[in-house]
Amino acid sequence: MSVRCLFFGMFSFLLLSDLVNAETIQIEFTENDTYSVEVAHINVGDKIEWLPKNKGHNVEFLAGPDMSSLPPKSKLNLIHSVTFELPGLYLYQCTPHGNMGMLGLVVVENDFHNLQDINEIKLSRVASSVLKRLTEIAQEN
Ligand SMILES: [Cu+2]
Repeated sequence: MSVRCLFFGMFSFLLLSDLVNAETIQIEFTENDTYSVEVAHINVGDKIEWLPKNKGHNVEFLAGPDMSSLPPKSKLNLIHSVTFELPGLYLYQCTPHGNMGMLGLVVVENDFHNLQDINEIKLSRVASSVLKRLTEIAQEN
């Protein structure tokens, strides 16, 4: 076996094992206008699926490690999935209920480097207090 072949084999194995290790986390829209998981701790490469178990909700990203390229916003009542590729914090809301505090936080690789950006997002008073609670929960884990 040539060296190049060996390297290629090892590379493929690493790629494959990464895919195998990637997890999918499911979050539901609850009947109480919340997300069933408000703070999700994940690793780079993991996927989150939002399941429309109750009507009238969606997922809209407000902040992430790369503010110029946030994950796409979902349509109401549709399943949505995002694979997270950058370490850091992602904040999202439900478009119709964001002001009421329907927010979710994703912590990728337990990395809080962009916490300041998250805290500078303009939110309603209720949403601000929810965000404060979520960031406290996130940092406890
Ligand atoms: Cu909602």
